Amino acid sequence: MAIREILEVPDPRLKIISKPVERFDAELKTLVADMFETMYDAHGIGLAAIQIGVPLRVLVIDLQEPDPEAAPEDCGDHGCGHDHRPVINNPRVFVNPEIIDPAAELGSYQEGCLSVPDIYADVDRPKACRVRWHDVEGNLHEEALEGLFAVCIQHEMDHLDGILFIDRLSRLKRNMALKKLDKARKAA
Ligand code: GNR
Ligand code: NI
Repeated sequence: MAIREILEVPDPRLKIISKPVERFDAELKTLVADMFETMYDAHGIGLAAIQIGVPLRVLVIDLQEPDPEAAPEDCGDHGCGHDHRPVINNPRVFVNPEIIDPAAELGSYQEGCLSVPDIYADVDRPKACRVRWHDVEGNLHEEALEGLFAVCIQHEMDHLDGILFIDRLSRLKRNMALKKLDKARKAA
């Protein structure tokens, strides 16, 4: 397993349309393991293969939501403002995913992207959808998704078609986001 470098805007590879996986082999399993390791290391909740430069239709998602049953952990800094509840890990892999019936109703969510570091903006997307995908063994699955899971899978599926969340903003807001990123990079 290995942590791989995450591509950032304006890397032209982020615009590639990824190709379907044809072989469900050991190489695919290594790619998925590396994607999880890279995603957790970067504190992300999802990752598309193209974000590590591999143009295949593969996504990993782990929403890492706080466990509602668990007591908050004491970090030694009361009032630090963070939620220290242990998270529930739910690692999911989607190979050759397809969205089948997106809901007509849209929802807005403040999105971020590991390929557009430290930029956040509200994006409107269908609130729910059905997804059909293959697992790493090649078995077909179908499931209805809603909430953050639906937001995340649609964000990840966009990466497979070379689309970033900032591409879904108005030109004014996208330019503002890119300027802010440029400024942050120059300051660093
Ligand atoms: O870590 C991530 N958080 C996130 C927050 C709101 C909507 C989408 C995401 S996905 C993002 C990781 C990433 O860039 N995946 O492509
Ligand atoms: Ni992203």
